[in-house]
Amino acid sequence: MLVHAIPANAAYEFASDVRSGLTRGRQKELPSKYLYDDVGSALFEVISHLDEYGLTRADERLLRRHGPEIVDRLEGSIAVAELGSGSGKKTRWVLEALCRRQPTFYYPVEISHSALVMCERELRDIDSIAIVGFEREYLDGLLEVAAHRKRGQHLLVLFLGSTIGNFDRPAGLRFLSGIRRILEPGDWLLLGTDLEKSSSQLLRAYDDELGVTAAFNLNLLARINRELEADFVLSQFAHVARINPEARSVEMHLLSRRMQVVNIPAAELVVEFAEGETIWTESSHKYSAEEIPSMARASGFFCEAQWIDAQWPFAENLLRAA
Ligand code: AVJ
Repeated sequence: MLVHAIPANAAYEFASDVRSGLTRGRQKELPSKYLYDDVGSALFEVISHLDEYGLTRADERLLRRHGPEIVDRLEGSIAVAELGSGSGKKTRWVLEALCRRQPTFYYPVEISHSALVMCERELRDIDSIAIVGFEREYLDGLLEVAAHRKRGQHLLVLFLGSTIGNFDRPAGLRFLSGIRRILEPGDWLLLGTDLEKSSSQLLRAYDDELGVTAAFNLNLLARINRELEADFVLSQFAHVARINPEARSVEMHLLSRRMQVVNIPAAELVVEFAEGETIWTESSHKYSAEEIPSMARASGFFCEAQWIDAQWPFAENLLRAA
C-alpha cells in the first residue's frame, strides 16, 4: 500500500497538548485522539469484541446487511475516503458492494500507522480495489483526497463507528460543516451514530468487567510515560466512566487515588493532583435518530436515509452534500 506518512512535528504537538490540557484550572483534560497509539488501537479492537460493548458489532451488522442498498443509492463513479479506518473490517461490506459495480479507489485516513497497515491487510483481497492510505488528521487527509479526485467523480466519505460522538454537539456540527466545505454538491457522507440507551447499559459498555476499557484509558498515561519521559504511576490512577445527562454523553476519566506530583520532562511540566481529582480523557455523545437529519441540514447536508440496528441502538445515516 502507498502510505503518505505524517509530518514530523507530531511529538511536539503531543507535548504541547499534554501541557495545555494538564495546566487547566478547573478540569484537567487530555484530547481523546491520543488514546489511539499502537497499544490503544489494539485495546480498542479488543473492546469491540466485548459483550458489554455492542457498538462496533451493530455498526458492522448494519453495513453487512444494507451495504448493497447503501451503494445502490449512490449514482455515478465513486471514490471512497474513510476518516478513522480502524481495522477496516466493517468497511469491507461497503467496498465489496461498490467494487462489484466499478473499480474503486479507497483512501483510509488514520493517525495510527499500525491501524492503517491492519486495514490494508484486511481489505487488499477485494477485487478491483486500490488502497492509498493517508497517515493524517481527518480533515487534512480529506483535503488531500479531494485534491486528487477525477473529474465527474463523486466522493463517498465514511465516518463510522460513532467517532463523531467524541466531539461535543457544537464541535460535531462544526466538524460536519468542515467535511461539507471540502466536498462538492452530490458527494456523500455515511455517518455512523450511536443512539441513546439506558445509563446502566452505557456504564457497562464503558467500564467492562474484564478491565479492557480501563487499560485503554490508562494507556494514555503509559503513553505519556513512553513518549514524554513522564513518571505517572499507573496504579495510582483509576478508570472512571460517568454519565453526563446534560451533554447526553458518557465520559471517561482517570481519577487520582491520592495527592501526588507527576513529572513530564518532555513537556517541561510538573503536575500536582489532589486526591479524587480527575483527568477527563474522552466523551462519547449519544444521539436520537430524529436529531441526525437536523444536524445534517445545519451543516449543509441532506439526510437521504437511515438504518437502525434492532439489537443495539445505532444508526447508519446516509447524507448527501446539498
Ligand atoms: C471509537 C470513539 C467510537 O466512543 O465508544 C470505546 C471509543 N472509548 N470505549 C467510543 C471508546 C471507550 C469509542 N469510539
